[in-house]
Amino acid sequence: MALLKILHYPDPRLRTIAKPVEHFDDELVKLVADMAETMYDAVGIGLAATQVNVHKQVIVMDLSEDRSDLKVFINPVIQKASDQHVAHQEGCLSVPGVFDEVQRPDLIHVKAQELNGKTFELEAQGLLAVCLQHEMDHLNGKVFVDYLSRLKQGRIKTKLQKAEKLATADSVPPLY
Ligand code: GNR
Ligand code: NI
Repeated sequence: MALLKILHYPDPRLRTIAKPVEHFDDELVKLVADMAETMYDAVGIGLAATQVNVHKQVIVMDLSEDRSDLKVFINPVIQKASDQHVAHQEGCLSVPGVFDEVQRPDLIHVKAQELNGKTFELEAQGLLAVCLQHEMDHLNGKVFVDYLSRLKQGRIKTKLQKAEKLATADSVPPLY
C-alpha cells in the first residue's frame, strides 16, 4: 500500500474527465487500496481517483463513525435525482480549510460496480447522497467551489495559492 498525493484546487488536473474502468484486475485492487489508505490518512469521508491524479471512474468512501465500512464505487451513474434539493455544508480534501453550503438533489438513484465488476444499485439520501454527488463531480472534473459565487471562488484561489507557496518555501529552506 502507498499514500498518494492529493491535488489541490486550482490545479488544472482536477478538471480532467475520468474514463470508465474496463479491467477489474490487480492494478484496480491496488489503486482502491492506496486510495482507501490515502482517504483514511487524510481523515476524509470520500475520495475520487481524480484527486490523486488517476483519471478513472473510481470512488472510495467511509461514512462510519469508527472508519470500518469502506465502500467502493466503480463507474457510478446517477439514474434518477429528486427535484427536491437540500443544502449541506461541504468540504474537500482538494480544497483544504474551506467549507461552504452547496444545494444538491436530496435523493438519488445510483448504479455502480463493485471491485469485482458486479453491478449494484442503491438509493442514497442524506450524507451518502451528498458525498456520492461530490465524488461523482470530481470524476467529471468538477469541484464543489464551482457552485459558489465568483467572488468566493476568487478568494479561495488566492488563499490556496498563498498556502501552496508557503508550503513550497518551507520545504526548501534558504542556505543562510
Ligand atoms: O472528507 C470530506 N468531507 C465532506 C464533507 C461534506 C461533503 C462532502 C465531503 S467529501 C470530503 C472528501 C473529499 O474531498 N472527497 O472528494
Ligand atoms: Ni472532494
